[in-house]
Amino acid sequence: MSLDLVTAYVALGANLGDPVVTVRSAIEALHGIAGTRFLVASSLYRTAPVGLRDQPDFINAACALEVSSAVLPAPTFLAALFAIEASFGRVRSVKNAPRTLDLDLLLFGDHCLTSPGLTLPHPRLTERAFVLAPLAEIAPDLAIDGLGRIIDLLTKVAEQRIERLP
Ligand code: PH2
Ligand code: MG
Ligand code: MG
Repeated sequence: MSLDLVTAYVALGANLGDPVVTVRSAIEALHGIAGTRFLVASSLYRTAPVGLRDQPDFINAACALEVSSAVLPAPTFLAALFAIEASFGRVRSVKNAPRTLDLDLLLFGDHCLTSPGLTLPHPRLTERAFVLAPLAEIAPDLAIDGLGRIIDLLTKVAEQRIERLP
């Protein structure tokens, strides 16, 4: 048994091209990150854009992976996520712009980190139904230190439009 195993939660989002196909393919790509074991994927959700409103609806989902934090510390794991984004043609322009694929690291075990490139837990996690609903589906009992239970946080963003795809 290894003591450095953590559960990493990753949010997926896309709203350009064919976002359903993109998110499904990205989930497949997450299966292939060396040094990790894929645990579970949520359903896909169609969600209203948060922030910049005048853009297409998003497709969102969340996944959990088991990661050896000794082999892949959080910044290295994040770099693997960025490599997958790039392989899907992600171009970084203005903040919150439409994107072919966005992979956000939500949680990395109970690690807390504030650095220019990575903050854990993800700083906007609690404000977004498009993150909380998929997360609640795959980890209904999850609670975050200082923030509370995911399912309780979800009740506070009930006004955000979100629809689980069949
Ligand atoms: N991502 C954003 C900004 N707004 N809105 C939805 N519905 N889904 C997203 O993934 C999303 C967003 C920035 O990453
Ligand atoms: Mg994002
Ligand atoms: Mg991102």
